[in-house]
Amino acid sequence: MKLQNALHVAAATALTLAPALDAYAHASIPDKGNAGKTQVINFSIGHGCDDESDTTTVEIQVPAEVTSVRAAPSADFGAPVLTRNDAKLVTKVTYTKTRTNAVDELYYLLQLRIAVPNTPFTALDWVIIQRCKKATGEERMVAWDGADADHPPARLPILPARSAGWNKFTVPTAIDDLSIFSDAEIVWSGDSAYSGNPTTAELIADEEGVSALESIEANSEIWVKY
Ligand SMILES: [Cu+2]
Repeated sequence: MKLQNALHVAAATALTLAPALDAYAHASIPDKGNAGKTQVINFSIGHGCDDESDTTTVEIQVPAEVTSVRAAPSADFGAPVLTRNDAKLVTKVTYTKTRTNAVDELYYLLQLRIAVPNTPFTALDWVIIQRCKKATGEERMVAWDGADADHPPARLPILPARSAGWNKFTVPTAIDDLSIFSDAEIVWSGDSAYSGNPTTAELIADEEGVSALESIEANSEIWVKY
């Protein structure tokens, strides 16, 4: 653990960069889920459907894995409409606004309280259908459904129960996208390490005998410092 500690001290003194603004554009989720917990999840609506249209409707499609949903009324959109299936589970939450802003300059935040599935190290993709209106009355629609790279769904990474400091986990399924650890200081798997902090990542690259951790195999044991 000597090397880990050295890297930790260096990481703690390094400036933590704010995440790129781009990640919060579109319709996205700025949060991470805590496996098996009930939690308020924010849905960030970064802009209208194009540069000139204000958002009028946001339809959040609930992934089948989420079996408990309560929707918070919004100051802008009021109380949403909840659509349920035959099993009475919420499949869709639709927020509709009657007043349309003349220009696209507002930012909207919507909130659902959900039971986060107990599936740590996975991610839940939420399809969001956004409808907008221009000042001229012309309507627009954008589906954030992953049909192409420019329209990703809103992704909620699910983290295991964790504590500040070192955590030891056994990863049940392979992880290809290590951005799930973006709020960790460092992740170790054997002699390989990952950090979302560019300064720590540089230290990892420069350290002899340590390789960059790019993916994690199923059933690996990892050490994560939060
Ligand atoms: Cu965007």
